[in-house]
Amino acid sequence: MVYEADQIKVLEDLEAVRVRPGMYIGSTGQSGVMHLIEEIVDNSIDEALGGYCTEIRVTVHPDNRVTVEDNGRGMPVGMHTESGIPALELVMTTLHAGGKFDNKSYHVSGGLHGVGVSVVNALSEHLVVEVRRNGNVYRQEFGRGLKRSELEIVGTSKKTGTTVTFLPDSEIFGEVQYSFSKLAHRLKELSYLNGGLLIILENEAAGVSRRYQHKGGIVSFVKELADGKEPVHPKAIFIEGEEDGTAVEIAMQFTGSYDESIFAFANNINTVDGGTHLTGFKSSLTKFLNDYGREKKILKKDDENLRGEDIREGLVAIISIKIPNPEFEGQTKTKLGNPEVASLVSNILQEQLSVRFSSNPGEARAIIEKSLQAGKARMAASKARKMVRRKGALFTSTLPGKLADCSSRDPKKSELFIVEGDSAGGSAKQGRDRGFQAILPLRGKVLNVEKAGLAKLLDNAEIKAMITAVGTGIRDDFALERLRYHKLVIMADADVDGAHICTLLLTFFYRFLRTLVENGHVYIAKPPLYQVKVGRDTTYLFSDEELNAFREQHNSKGKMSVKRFKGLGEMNPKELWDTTMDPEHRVLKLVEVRDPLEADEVFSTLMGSDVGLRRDFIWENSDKITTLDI
Ligand code: TSJ
Repeated sequence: MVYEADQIKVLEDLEAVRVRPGMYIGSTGQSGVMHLIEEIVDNSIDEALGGYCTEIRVTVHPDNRVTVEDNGRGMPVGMHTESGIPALELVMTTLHAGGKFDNKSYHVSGGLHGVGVSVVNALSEHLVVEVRRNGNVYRQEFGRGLKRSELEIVGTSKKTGTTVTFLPDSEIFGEVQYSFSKLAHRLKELSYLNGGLLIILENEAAGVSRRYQHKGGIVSFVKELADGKEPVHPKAIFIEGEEDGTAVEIAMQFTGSYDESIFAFANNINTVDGGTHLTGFKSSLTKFLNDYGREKKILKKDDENLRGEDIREGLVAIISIKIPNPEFEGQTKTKLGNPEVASLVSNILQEQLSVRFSSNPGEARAIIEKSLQAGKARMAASKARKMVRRKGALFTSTLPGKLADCSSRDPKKSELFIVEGDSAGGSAKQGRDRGFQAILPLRGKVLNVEKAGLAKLLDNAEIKAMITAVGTGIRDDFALERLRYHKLVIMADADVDGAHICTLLLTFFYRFLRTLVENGHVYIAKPPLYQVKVGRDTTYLFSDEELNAFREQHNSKGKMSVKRFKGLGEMNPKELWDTTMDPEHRVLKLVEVRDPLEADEVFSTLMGSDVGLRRDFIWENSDKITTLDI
């Protein structure tokens, strides 16, 4: 019987998923669990893309189950005629069945996700589907790839929607770990990309819930990313269009900042490797502004054409396309391949920009003038570099005067401590091992690189000192092999101000020397908060939790004196060495960039102009900064 053979194939398929989960969800760690949640959420997002769903709620329960609930139409509960099995059951138990039984307009499938919900079933200890539809509540249970009950009506409801609750299988994932910050970040991103959609995330164990809803969609996204940067025009630019079922949305804000922050999405997937939508956008933006500038005589006869890189300096943009049949390419499937998309994006951009600028000519002029300015700065910087290079003096004799260098000339063994404040700098100089540890004290507030233009930055003494001390150069003059120290350690007070200084410095590294961050050369020193003396023993503790634990342990053992360090400056050179600089005892946190978009958001918000928001963000993300999971 054909049916029996089909059954056997189904069992083999799902067994294959359990034998090699990595093939389907990448890993069996935190990101694998994340993948399962995304796989389920994607179904609700598809329903929202079709315009049928306005609310999605994701709940992580204390026992590690996850519930995803939406208010869409409810999954179809009818029979699949060919097999005589309910379509819902087929989708949940058959590999790659998704898509065959529905006719959704957009699919997230084919990208990072799209492995199908049967994979989630295969990797769950149990999974319950509840559908509200036709006035009824339907329910069916599954687990480890199989069905555990028949689809049955268990009640009535006036509402419609779908709820799935599942428990990631501990046989596969071991002790399940959720990353709430990652989950929150992704859900927030989805709420921006699907303007108006309400997404709620609940962490039941912690009693915390978050609501994400952005009526302004990607324009709000761009506003958030551009917050704190100097705007070149007052109102963010929004462009949208549709052709042959492919929808294009672009939001742009030009700023005086030095970096280019363009993020491209296809069907809600962050296409970090770009693709045709991004190339279409870039080339047509350059062409349009050059044509426009010539026509309006903003670009003079003698002016060269604007370069794309000069136009995009300081640009914050989101490109989001929704396409019925996406082709995702590359190893990580994060590059959009559909060739027709480039000209589609280009046409829509040209058309709409010309409409926009005909009623806002001042905007176009400001953008073009900013680009000219960027071009001039780029040429001036390159000229200055060539001059210096000719003198051959950039990396040796021009080392900053404040730098107390180490005697080792081997970068692999050398460390640079960047220390805030002269007094801490002094202690560090005295306490260090001068053989391999160099000290660069910084005076006063570090310049906010998010706000200042390139010219102002390169004019700043502290920034210049850091760049020369590090030795690599920046931007197109960057060369990793010139790095003078393989460990660059930021050392600041263990309080809110210290955290702020760390963030400013990290922003600097992230924007100018990102390769160093990406290659694991940037660290933050964690100075102790408390010095505790019991009898003759001195112990250093790094947090209130450690202090409490220590107190409990030593309750009975006589006198204890506790000193709280207000700052690094309070430590004498020996204390500073013992606690924060000695490789045997110190705690260094490696700075890592996890998701460029997330890092961008963290920095933009931290550096933003809204002080209240910034403070909240520092506290809310304090774990992020101290664990440096940027
Ligand atoms: F697949 C799943 F079980 F994982 C799942 C599906 C999980 C969750 C949380 C939601 C969903 C889901 C599916 N939400 N909404 C839908 N919609 C449909 O599947 C649907 C509804 C109606 C019709 C129709 O033509 O009437 C068609 C489809 C595909």
